[in-house]
Amino acid sequence: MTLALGASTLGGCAHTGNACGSDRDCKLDRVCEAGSCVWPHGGRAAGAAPGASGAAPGAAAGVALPQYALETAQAMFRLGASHRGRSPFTLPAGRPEVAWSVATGGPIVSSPAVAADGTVLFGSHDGKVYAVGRDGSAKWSYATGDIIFGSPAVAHDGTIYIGSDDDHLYAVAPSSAKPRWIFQVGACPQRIGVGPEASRCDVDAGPTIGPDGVVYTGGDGIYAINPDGTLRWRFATGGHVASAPAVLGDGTVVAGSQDDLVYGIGPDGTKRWDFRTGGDVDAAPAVGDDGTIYVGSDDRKIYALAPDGSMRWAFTTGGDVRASVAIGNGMIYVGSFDAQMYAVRLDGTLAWTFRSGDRIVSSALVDAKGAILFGSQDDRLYCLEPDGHLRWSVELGGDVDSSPMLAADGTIFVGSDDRKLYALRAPSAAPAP
Ligand SMILES: [Ca+2]
Ligand SMILES: [Ca+2]
Ligand SMILES: [Ca+2]
Repeated sequence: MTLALGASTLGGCAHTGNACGSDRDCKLDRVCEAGSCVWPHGGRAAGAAPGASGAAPGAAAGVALPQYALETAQAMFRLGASHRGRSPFTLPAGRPEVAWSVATGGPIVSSPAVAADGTVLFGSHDGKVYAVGRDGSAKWSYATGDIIFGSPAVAHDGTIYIGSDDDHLYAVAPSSAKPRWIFQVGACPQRIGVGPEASRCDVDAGPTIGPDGVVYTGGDGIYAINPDGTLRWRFATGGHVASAPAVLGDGTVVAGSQDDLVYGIGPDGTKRWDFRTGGDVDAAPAVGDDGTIYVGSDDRKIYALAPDGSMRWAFTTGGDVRASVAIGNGMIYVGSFDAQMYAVRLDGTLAWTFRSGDRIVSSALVDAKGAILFGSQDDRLYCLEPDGHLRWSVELGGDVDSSPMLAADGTIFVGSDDRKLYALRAPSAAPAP
């Protein structure tokens, strides 16, 4: 299953979208243009051969940041295989300013990862994964064959895992920006472009790095891939797996699918249980300290499941729940397409809501003191106090569907549909020398 991506996989850009009245009618981040759902302009690597470019090392001094509290890796989506979105660092007390931004060729839905040496990694709809220094200086980029929705994960040895809509998972060496291996997910006859067949094997799910270094992702099923790029197991699902699997303490892999099910898969790749929701499960599951699994669905609900897959409770919001739950402070936090951020107690009762101006796709981050950070399609990045009151918000140039990341020095990294990756910092907080 490990193979090099040939130029033959680079197809044209067929915009075969569904009819729509507004962006809201379009799945994923396709936009409504002239009555059809299409990918945003520039969101395609058509004609560009996959490969590294701009590999000049960053001029910035490589000042090390303390590593995230991850047992299994340097960095990944939701800060660990449990997906709690809980940061050991502290959000700025005052409204931060844009310290720098990096322009790419497409919207940035991917959530940034900060490696142990401070390198910021993220994907763009231009098909590239970017590495920039903590001062915003370009380090390198690597072009895959289609849009990137997923977020980079960084293994202990620095290997960067990133998935692409070209149906491949890439393991990129940080020093050379060249792939150590490329793994093809599924055998979809049409790999590139839009439409159900082209999207079925998209690698948008995470990836997640498990305690033993095994890499978990999704496509036309749930995949466990060994660190050397060989297949460990594949579990076939009835629909596309669009979000990052979570890993329980006992090694059970939990993932949602567009077949409306949440799956619990044993470490050997066999099914332990499934749980049926009323819609696509495009949100990545999160696992609490006691093993409770929290996951949203397009049926507007947030589910709390016991480790055996039985339902503890369900909480109904006013819209699709595509964001992942953050867990901290004895509470879970999750945004909905009804524009609201929900704080729900671990017993399933509502603590508070905060209303933004548009749909929330971005998964929230909880800081060391219980403050909450998330983006909204009203183009703003919000920071809330633990009691749900607004601390500050910052307006960016487009939808903020990317889940923000927080560095040790309080710098916030987040992407936007305006094609930029932003670094925001409190005015008083000078970067470390
Ligand atoms: Ca594809
Ligand atoms: Ca479905
Ligand atoms: Ca917007």
